[in-house]
Amino acid sequence: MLNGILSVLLHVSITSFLLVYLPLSLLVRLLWWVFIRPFKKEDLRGNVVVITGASSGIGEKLAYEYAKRGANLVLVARREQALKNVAAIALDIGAPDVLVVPADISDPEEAKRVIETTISHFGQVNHLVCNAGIWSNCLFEEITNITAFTKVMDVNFWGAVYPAYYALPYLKASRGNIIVTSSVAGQVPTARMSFYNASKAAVTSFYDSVRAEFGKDIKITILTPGYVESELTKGKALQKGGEVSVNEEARDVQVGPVPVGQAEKLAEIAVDSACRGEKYVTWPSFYRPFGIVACLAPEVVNYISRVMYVNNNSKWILEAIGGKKYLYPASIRAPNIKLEEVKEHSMS
Ligand SMILES: NC(=O)c1ccc[n+]([C@@H]2O[C@H](COP(=O)([O-])OP(=O)(O)OC[C@H]3O[C@@H](n4cnc5c(N)ncnc54)[C@H](OP(=O)(O)O)[C@@H]3O)[C@@H](O)[C@H]2O)c1
Ligand SMILES: *[C@@H]1O[C@H](CO)[C@@H](O)[C@H](O)[C@H]1NC(C)=O
Ligand SMILES: *[C@@H]1O[C@H](CO)[C@@H](O)[C@H](O)[C@H]1NC(C)=O
Ligand SMILES: CC(=O)N[C@H]1CO[C@H](CO)[C@@H](O)[C@@H]1O
Repeated sequence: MLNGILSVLLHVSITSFLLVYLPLSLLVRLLWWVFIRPFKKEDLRGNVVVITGASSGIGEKLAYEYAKRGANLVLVARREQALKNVAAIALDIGAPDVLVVPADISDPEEAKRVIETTISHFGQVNHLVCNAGIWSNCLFEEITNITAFTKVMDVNFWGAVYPAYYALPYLKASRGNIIVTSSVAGQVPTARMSFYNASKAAVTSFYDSVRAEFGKDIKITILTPGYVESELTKGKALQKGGEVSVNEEARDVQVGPVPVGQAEKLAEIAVDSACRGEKYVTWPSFYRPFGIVACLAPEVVNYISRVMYVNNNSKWILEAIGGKKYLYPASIRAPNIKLEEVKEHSMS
């Protein structure tokens, strides 16, 4: 009986609260956007920024964006040579000093070493960008090696937690920022991406929870990108057999007729927002309403997800509208990732 009474009471009172609160909060946000946001800007010159997953894709573009703003960089990923190439460009376009630290971020010892190396070289951390991630895009029942999929959680969730843990005292001291690359998939459940979606939902949920613990000491910006060009959207993912490889066909099924954005643009918007201490960044911005639909009408998302992705209609639609040419940037239309390079990854 108590449950019945409480349930009615809470449904009614929370709905009325939202009806009053939402218009008010929209108004406050609008005023903030117009009058305060333009003046809130952090000067990054001389700051120290650690970026994981900086050897390609979004992380690489974030590195260039921070470099342009005069920040010192610490670049982290497993491929050393790729990091060195990024470092050379970053130095060229404005970073005063760049440190390359090859590491597997899903290993706590290596994450610890990354932060220790940063501190012994620079003595401080201002922004920590937890961006490293791997993709998977197959149906649950197609998987032939289930144990390999713990890797998605190890990299996408734990790999976004370990470096933050070891950097906490330094971030607190600098009143710094954590920027974490989650995904729209964390908010909108999508068929074929169960593990990826769950890992990203975990990251979002984790950082939303510690946000309250940190208060004003450490600001947290959660990036929830939709599809943007990178090795991931070139089709590099953990395949159903448990190996990492490039599978363009599976990419076409998964991305389907959805336009793929430019990583540079995302990087620019992300760093801008982080410097203003904003809590969430969703880009391309046409993804934003999907979160609301997933929250208010989950059955619609479920239906679309089944029709589009389980039955491969997404690929058929993509082909029918001749879409790749218009919807995908040239860089991902014909992937040029060397498979040896990818194989070497799955060994490490
Ligand atoms: N592209 C999109 O459409 C999209 C959309 C939403 C979210 N995201 C997220 O954006 C982030 C960046 O991905 P991306 O799209 O730029 O793909 P990407 O080009 O494949 O980049 C992934 C990066 O993570 C690094 N990485 C992977 N495993 C690692 C490990 N164990 N330790 C250290 N580094 C590791 C990779 O470097 P190494 O292989 O050299 O280690 C690479 O630099 C990911 O978290 C991804 O989930 C991407
Ligand atoms: C499954 O994947 C795990 C982790 O990558 C690996 O250690 C194991 O050898 C794989 N098993 C098979 C049967 O391929
Ligand atoms: C759907 O696409 C996947 C990925 O390419 C493929 O393995 C599978 O056979 C396709 N299924 C159907 C029903 O066409
Ligand atoms: C936060 C969110 O909506 N994410 C979804 C991702 O997938 C998980 C598992 O299927 C769902 O529980 C979440 O709703």
